[in-house]
Amino acid sequence: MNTKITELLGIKYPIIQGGMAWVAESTLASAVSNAGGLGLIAGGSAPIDYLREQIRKTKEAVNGKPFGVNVMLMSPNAEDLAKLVIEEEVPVVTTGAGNPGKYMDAWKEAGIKVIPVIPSVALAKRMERAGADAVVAEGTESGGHIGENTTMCLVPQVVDALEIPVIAAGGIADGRGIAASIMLGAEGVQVGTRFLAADECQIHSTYKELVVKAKDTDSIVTGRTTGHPCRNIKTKFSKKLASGEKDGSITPDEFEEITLGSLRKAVQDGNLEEGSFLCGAIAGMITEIKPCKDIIEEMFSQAENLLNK
Ligand code: TUI
Repeated sequence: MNTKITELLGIKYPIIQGGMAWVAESTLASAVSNAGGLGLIAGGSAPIDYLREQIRKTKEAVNGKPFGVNVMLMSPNAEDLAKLVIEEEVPVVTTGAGNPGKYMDAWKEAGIKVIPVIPSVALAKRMERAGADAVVAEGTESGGHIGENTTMCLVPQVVDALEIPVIAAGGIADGRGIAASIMLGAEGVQVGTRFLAADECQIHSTYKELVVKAKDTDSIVTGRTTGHPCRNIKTKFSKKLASGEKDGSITPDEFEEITLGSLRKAVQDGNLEEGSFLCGAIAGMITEIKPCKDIIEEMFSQAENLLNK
């Protein structure tokens, strides 16, 4: 499937793996890139030396194929990571949770393709003016830090507002989601949750089990009182946080305190008592753990069949 995104990035399939904090490391990123998509390493808030090693490992594993790094702009390491991607000649950068405007000129000068993730038309327009090569329009169905608008509503509005290509994200886990995104005017998709249940994804087995066992109603948003809403899998912990926020028994400061380190506890320890298992609302559709190559090839074979009808 050739689109403006396969052309822009030099990849076989117009699919970007989500830059999931604590999850997206070199094994997953290189598997996605080697399967013909664009694999991403998540900056998250990891130490810079660790990220340098992750970038070098990925570069070696993909043997010249493109890959990228996601810079989480709320993270304290964002400034250092913004420099590191230039030093390490990373071909593609995506950004999340903020406005990457202040880094844009330096990245463009270094020849980096820049793709900000945005939750609104206003931000999309600002990113285009700042020199972005494409944007990811991310609906509220996504896992992790989210905006308010749905993928179905956001994507066509961003497509209408911009000249640069738009990549759809949020709620896409099979070929139907890809075909629908193309119908909405997107030139590609970003997929996170489906790759949580990939063989190459290095998260704790408890996390993968939660994804595979999730039903359609097993997704919950926490953090609304802090201004940073986050979609998780329903667990006792996430339900307790959400109800505490609702009845006021957990203040925003207490919320920040309770959830400090909770992503790491989910990903590395599979800790159901204190971990935040970030995950999109589409998890209910995911029932099988398999290699990235099979996931991507099946998704695109189904999408092409649908689009050719
Ligand atoms: O960034 C994400 N998803 C994430 S980041 C993350 S780690 C985290 N840790 C603690 C609290 C919250 C998150 C987990 N998931 N997706 C991309 C995304 N970007 N969604 C929404 C936005 C966004 C929000 C505001 C982008 C720009 C923006 O701009 C505000 C401004 O500065 O004008």
